[in-house]
Amino acid sequence: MSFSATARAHPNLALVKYWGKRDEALVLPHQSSFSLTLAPLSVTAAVELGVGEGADEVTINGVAAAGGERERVLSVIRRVQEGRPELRGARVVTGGDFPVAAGLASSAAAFAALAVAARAAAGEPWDARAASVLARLGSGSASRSVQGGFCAWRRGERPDGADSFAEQLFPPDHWPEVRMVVAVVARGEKEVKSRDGMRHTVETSPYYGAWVEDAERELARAAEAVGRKDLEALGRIAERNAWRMHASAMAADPPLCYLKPRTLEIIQAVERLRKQGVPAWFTLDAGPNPVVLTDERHEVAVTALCRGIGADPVVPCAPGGDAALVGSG
Ligand code: 2P0
Repeated sequence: MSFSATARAHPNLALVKYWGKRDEALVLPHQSSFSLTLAPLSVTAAVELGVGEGADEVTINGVAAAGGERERVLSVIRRVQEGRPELRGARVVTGGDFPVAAGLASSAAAFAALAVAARAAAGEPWDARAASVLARLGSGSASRSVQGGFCAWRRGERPDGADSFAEQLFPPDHWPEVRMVVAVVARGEKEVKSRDGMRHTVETSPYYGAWVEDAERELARAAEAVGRKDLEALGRIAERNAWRMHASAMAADPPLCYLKPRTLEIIQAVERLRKQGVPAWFTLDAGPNPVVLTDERHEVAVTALCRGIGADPVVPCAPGGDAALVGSG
């Protein structure tokens, strides 16, 4: 007998970012963060449990996973297998519809889908908080992809991480006109993975303390801006937060710079567009691909701007919904 389920989740883009862990093993952050879940991009995870001891198989985007990547997936699976000998052995297949490790948080969607599918395969009922904690153990930002709309991942205080999970503050239909336009200027694996980049920043950047200090207040201000649908206030917070995260990384020793020349070209073009009256603000994760916050009315202008600078593809995204099961057996 085996237990299986498949789930799909959207990635999310942080407006107030997570950058640095206080506990590496439990993936506990130094600061809270705040994001928007993005449709239509998604990752699907199929989980089959109880396939037999020693029979673990992990396939990511059609390739058998090995090393740390496989371990991360299996560490999430082991949590739901605890005390359940009938669930031993797992087959996991995940696959997404957007470039992996290119500054788009494919791991967030993958681990959120994995957590939801693994819990369902083990017969656990839907529980957004429990799924968020489980997803977090695979990848911190995945805690924010279990639910749709605008989600806050509270850093928590407990050493066991039980209070470090994301919760939805506003559903996707609170502000359906918001757009985030993803401009891919470089594909392929980024040079320094987020996990390593943030550890290096925590350990060596003299700016790290200042970065952490303002995070909780910044989250409150961002949530307030979303509450009153104030795109300009949110955009200003998102831009300065991205710059501050990157400033803390650039001040590391040796320095860490994720920007490429074309990244800066788009950032500056967005600023010019704004001066012409178009509501548009950039944000940037741990990679070279800027994401432009705007609204439905200006999505076409922002997309054209990014294409004109050579970004390819340019993917306009809207608020996405919760991770969801797409089948179980
Ligand atoms: C974020 N990023 O808040 C920030 C902004 C990247 C820049 O969360 O080590 O893949 O697996 O917890 O979640 C990317 O880091 O890192 C990330 P781990 P994760 O979205």
